[in-house]
Amino acid sequence: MMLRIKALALLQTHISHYPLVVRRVHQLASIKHVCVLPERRRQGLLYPFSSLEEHLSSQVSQEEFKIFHPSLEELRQAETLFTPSSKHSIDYSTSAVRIDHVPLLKQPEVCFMGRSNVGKSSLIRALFSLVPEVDVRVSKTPGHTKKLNFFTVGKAFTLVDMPGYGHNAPRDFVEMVEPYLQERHNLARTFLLVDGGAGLQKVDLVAVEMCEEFNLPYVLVVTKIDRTRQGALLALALQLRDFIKNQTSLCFPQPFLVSSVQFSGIYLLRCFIAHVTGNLQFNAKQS
Ligand SMILES: Nc1nc2c(ncn2[C@@H]2O[C@H](COP(=O)(O)OP(=O)(O)OP(=O)(O)O)[C@@H](O)[C@H]2O)c(=O)[nH]1
Ligand SMILES: [Mg+2]
Repeated sequence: MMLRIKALALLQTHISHYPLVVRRVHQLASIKHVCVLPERRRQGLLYPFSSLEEHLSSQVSQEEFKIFHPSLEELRQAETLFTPSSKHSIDYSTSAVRIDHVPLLKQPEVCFMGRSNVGKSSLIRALFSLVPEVDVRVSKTPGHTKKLNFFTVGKAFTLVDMPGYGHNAPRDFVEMVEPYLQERHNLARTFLLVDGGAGLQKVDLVAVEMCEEFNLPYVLVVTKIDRTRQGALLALALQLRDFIKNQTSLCFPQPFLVSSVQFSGIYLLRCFIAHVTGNLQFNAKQS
């Protein structure tokens, strides 16, 4: 009896210190699994805009949504950057609440910002799905990410998950984020996430203004596209295209579409990140 109590106590200590969570690599984490799927599904996952093309009026040029349109081989090359090896580790690095806590790094950096609950952490988790042991916390509760969380991808680049703005944002959001955006010299690109269901909100315009004012190149990413009807998604893509053309000067002309649940657009976004961090060169068309 005594032995059993001791064993139970030991087991409980073991459980609380070493939770038996073994994260598996998602079945769609790699392009090689996508390539065996039927043509339509494969295209939709690799190039999500292709699913909307058939609804596009003949007056709208599809080319505007294919400014960044790498080949399958280029998508594959980008994937190797997101694949860990003994010489290329991918891991959580550190967190910071103030600019003077932010690590000084030489490699290019990309950051993800957007409203609370828009899906920043989920997107980063999907990008890192070939390394499921990297702990990127997501939550249904808005305001979950409270700090700037840094992840290193070998010596190639760093990726930063930011707290969300809007509902339930940390009180010191502005003090944390503004100086980071203003002073981060190695910041290669800011990814500004917009919820596919809600579209561009007033509070997002403040973030757009911030990027324009601080002279930051940025790109709009539409999240949760698995939840949005195709008609509404197409309308949003066209609205964003016009918004970028008429009201911004530093935003990449093509909005990206992603679903972190179904993995649509994840491979294309990996490739764009590889490109903007100088890890993958293309011909002039992709710049
Ligand atoms: N259906 C669907 N749900 C998503 C997707 N991305 C995120 N979610 C859900 O949206 C909720 C918020 O996701 P997070 O990734 O934590 O959002 P966040 O932007 O990091 O939020 P904060 O850290 O609070 O700013 C979670 O319940 C996710 O499961 C997606 O692509 N599709
Ligand atoms: Mg988060």
